[in-house]
Amino acid sequence: MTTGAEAASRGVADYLAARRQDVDRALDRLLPPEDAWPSILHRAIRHSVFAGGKRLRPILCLAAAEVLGAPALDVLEPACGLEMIHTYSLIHDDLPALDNDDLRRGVPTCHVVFGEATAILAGDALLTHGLGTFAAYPKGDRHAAAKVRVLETVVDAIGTRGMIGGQMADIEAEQETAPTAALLTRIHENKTGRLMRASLYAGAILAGADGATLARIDLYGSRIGLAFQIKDDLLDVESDAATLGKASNKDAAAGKATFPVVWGVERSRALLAENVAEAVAAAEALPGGGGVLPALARFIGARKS
Ligand code: GRG
Repeated sequence: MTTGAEAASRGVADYLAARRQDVDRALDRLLPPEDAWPSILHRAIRHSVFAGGKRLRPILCLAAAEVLGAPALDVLEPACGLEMIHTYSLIHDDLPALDNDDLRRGVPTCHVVFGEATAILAGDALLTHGLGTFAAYPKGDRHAAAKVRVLETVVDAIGTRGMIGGQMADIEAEQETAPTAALLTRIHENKTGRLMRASLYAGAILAGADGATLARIDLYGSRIGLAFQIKDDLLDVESDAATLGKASNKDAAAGKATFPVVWGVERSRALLAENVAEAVAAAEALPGGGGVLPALARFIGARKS
């Protein structure tokens, strides 16, 4: 495994590719093999986890830990727990009762291939497995207190006052004829932003960060979380399914409240740039100028999928 500083100098794309490989190898080790009983469930889990994906949440966790002086290897398994939880949310979000999507990460969605019941259970299993990962890793008594804090942080971020709450509010907002910018921001801060923030925060906790550093990491996380969602909404109207690996123009067609709908494309682009700039400034105040974190924020604002 290379260090963050070395990788950052090779550019963020190389850093992402290297970390993605680390994460994929660890995920393969942590998840039950396809032939383990009950095989259909493990095949469904692996179908969704290894279909692709940017591995952004685990990479944010690894990057935060590295910037704050912890060896990335120390946080690799908890980082994978974040990806398991993220993939659970994608599987459930794609179900017919929610977004009813056929394509995810460039392949047919879990319920399309394995049926709805198996997809529900695959999501449940990934959530359970992900939480178990925070309890089990890093190994060793000296990490006991940090592991409890990570578990609390993630559970809070993905619960009714976080990701699931944001999803519920998103569903309710479909009935709103004129959703406000404040409502839209609140939905996405929770639905998308909280898990990203928690990913960075978890990496920082495991690196032993103090309160002031945690606050800076959290500011960075909140800005990239919003930037990520604004960019996602812009990509929905500006890109195509082949590039995105999922349907495009879906939000507009479904009459969903999105940043371009509420603010218009130009203002959304300006808001994206503002959030990226604030994230970069927060990261640059961290030790070593934030290592790869400023470049990661810029990548999130410029990504194509
Ligand atoms: C249904 C439990 C449940 C939660 C729903 C987070 C969430 C709430 C649903 C995920 C689906 C979704 C469309 C969320 C919006 C954020 C988003 C664009 C997620 C996709 O994340 P990427 O682009 O995906 O990081 P990859 O495939 O690269 O990992």
